[in-house]
Amino acid sequence: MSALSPKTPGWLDWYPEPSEPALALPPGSVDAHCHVFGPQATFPFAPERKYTPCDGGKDELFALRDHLGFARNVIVQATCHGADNSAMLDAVSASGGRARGVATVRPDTGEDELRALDAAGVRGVRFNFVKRLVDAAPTEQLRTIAEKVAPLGWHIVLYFEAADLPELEHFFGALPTPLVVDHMGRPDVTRPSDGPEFSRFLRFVEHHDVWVKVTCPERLSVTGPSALDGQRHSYTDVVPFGRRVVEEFPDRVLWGTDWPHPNLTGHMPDDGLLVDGIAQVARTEEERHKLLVDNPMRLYWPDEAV
Ligand code: 0GY
Repeated sequence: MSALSPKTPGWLDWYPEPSEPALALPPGSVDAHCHVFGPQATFPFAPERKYTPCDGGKDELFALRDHLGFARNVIVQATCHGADNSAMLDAVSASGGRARGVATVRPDTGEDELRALDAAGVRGVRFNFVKRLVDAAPTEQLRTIAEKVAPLGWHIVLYFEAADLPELEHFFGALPTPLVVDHMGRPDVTRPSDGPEFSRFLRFVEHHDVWVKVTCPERLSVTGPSALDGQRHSYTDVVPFGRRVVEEFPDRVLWGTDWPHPNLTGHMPDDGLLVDGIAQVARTEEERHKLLVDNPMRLYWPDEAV
């Protein structure tokens, strides 16, 4: 085994002692966006990666799940592991049916391999368009992948910057599967949540089979974490965006921690506070039940959804 790579300089480790959330999650809640990183000694990172994270393995992920009060996880393949899904699959397998996976696959991945991934608990592939994370992938290759996974009933998770939506929208709209957008399409939260950019994104959601992850306020926020009125509020500049999505599309929203929070250098969120932030965007019990239980169960565990 070659020497382990050091972590990317300036990269913060995940928060070691997250607070106990004040918000009681509905039973059966799903953390629908999280990752595993390594551990590197067992699951080496991909040579083409753009960053080297600290380890964040399945044991720590499942401990966080239990601490926060979640029942299940959706583990999304992170770019630091490239198209080697081993760490993610190992975690899904160890979860005893309490995790599903979203994989990265290559255009030449065979049908047998895709069927094996499906049997292992994978329900989607991720297409990443964020330039600091991946080399550009030709849309022809992505279309090939989409056509291969569509018959399995999978969806495609899209990660892109808001500024790139106008250029990508046509390609997205022609994909043959449901779409799941990471982090609300990464809006610029210094602009109004009812302004033309975010409204354009919401019309894209409205007119296609699109689900939205109301995730990563810590990544989108410009003001950073804040406390208001003595309550445990956080990332208040992102709240109007999340609220608008939840209120317009209550049946197509998902929530996740994004643990272990790759590529953060300014501050690392306390996952307990992130959970408390859910009440800011999903203000009623009914909205929270849809966001945390009904919607992710329909997408990832349809046989068990009620
Ligand atoms: C996220 C966000 C990021 C990274 C990745 O796969 C990844 O490396 O998704 C990011 O740096 O914005 O969803 O974890």
